[in-house]
Amino acid sequence: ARPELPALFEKKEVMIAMRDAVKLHTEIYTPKNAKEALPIFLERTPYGISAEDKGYSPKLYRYSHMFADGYVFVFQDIRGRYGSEGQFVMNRPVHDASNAKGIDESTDTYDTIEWLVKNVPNNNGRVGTAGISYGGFLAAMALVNPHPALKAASEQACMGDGWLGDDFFHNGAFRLSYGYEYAAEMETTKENSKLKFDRDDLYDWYLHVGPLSNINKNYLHGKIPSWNSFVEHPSYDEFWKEKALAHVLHQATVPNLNVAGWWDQEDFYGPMVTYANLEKNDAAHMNYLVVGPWNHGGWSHGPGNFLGQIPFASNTGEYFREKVEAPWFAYWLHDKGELPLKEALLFQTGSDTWTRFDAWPPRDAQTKSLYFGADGKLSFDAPKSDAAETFDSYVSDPANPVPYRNRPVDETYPSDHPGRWYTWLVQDQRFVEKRPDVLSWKTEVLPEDVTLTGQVTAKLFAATTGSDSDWVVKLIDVYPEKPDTEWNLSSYELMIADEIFRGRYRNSYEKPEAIVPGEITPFTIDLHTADHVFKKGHRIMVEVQSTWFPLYDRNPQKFVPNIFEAKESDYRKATQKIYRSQKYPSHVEISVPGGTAH
Ligand code: PG9
Repeated sequence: ARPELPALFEKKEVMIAMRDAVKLHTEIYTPKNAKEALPIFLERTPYGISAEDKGYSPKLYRYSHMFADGYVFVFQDIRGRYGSEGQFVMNRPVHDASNAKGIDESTDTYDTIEWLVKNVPNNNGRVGTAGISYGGFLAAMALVNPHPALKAASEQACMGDGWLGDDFFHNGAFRLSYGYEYAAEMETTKENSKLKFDRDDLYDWYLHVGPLSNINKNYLHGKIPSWNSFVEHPSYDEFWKEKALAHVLHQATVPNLNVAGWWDQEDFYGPMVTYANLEKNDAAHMNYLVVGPWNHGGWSHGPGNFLGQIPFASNTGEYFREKVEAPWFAYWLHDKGELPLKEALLFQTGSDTWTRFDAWPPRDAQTKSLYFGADGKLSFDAPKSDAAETFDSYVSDPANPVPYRNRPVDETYPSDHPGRWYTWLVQDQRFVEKRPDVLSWKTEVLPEDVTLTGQVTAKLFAATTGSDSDWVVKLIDVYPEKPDTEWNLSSYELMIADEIFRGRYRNSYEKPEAIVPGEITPFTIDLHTADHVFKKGHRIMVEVQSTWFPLYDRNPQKFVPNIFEAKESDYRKATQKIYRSQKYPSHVEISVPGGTAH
């Protein structure tokens, strides 16, 4: 049963003035039975505090596992959203230091904390903050020139870099359905608003849009600032770099718990890269990492014993909240108990166990390569043949792109049902395996477990008849035909790592370059890290394709200066060749535990 909030907390609503006099709408919830001075726990959000439960914010439920420790909970609408004054700027960059009057999310957090420690009765002078996704970005921004009272933060699934690997682009490939739907949702009014679609299958809808230039022409009419910035900044320029956390956050001076989900459909890159970036400079040991078998924010609600069809053998979400998150904050803000982790705590998928590491990725990991072979075979043996024509081939047609999830593709965040967006990364990949424009290579049935622990990188040697191309690589765990348990997962194809790369950026993210048609070209694709056991009796599979629609826009496959301005006639079929010879051995590198390779 949900706790009765009014019985537990006194509510106060205030408008807190920032240094530029803009006032931010803030709700303060003080426990009624507090016996001692309490720390303050702050969450800032662009999505509205949405006080709907007897005037009490349902955001409080997110922290019910921390009620017993005692916190004054504070929720705040950020600048320009819901009840707050000022102007909203998507992932507002840190202001120029030479501007003494500048503001940003860091200064707004600072000013808020300054007000709270002075005005909240009986607080213990310590403040913690956390948030998921946009909230994770805000929690991370709190670490830039932090207020001295800020004693602990947890960025969770932060947007770390909107161009390199989070919500809006991955390696330069534009996240069309997400970018379009999210930007319009956030920037049409001060509150979330929904776009209307005249059909259910958005795969069809986005295909029907045609080239991206039709979006402003026919739908957004230049009124959505984020859409305009996608069009104006298709490559990795200062606009994106300034918004990236790595640009401003070089060292944690406040303890920070980075939290990520292996199947986060929005921001897996952000928390992993933020952890890695802060780790470079962490002599004071302020930087921690937890990764679990979750989708975006999946750790914040529900038991977490499954995702989609995939079971995890224990309640991983509850474990995180009760055994990790609550004690972690209690340690820093209440001086209570012990730290629940030394460095990195990761749920190892496949074996369904929590694993602890003193570094992530593990320092002693070794690299093994899974080579693409003839007849769809994948193996740890390098190819021996050097016949020049050792390749597999497919035709990629922008008029008939590979769907990224099973159709119908419903909205990203439908208003009338939960939607399938949340579990698409764990969807059985058999729905595309037999398409002629998806190549796959599979190992034999594994005679023993293969443990993957750390970095995964694809190295393709590919040629295209076009002058630009996308490359999508997926690393997949193929379940046995007749599993001992989990009968419903018979022959299931579960993605363990995946990524897309827009070929024009192979030499530089800043300056795209055409691909020379027909030339065998190397592409390195970072598939990030994983902690997974491919179990005995399973197979490992790799898939390669050139479209992933409508999550990613279609590459015209003809080099044009700006794909947002491409014409219908620029979109062309291309014949793709993936080489697998001794000289051009396309493969996926996986990390295996040090010592003897498993
Ligand atoms: N993934 C969302 C987001 C974060 C940051 C910027 C844009 C979008 C979110 O869930 O908040």
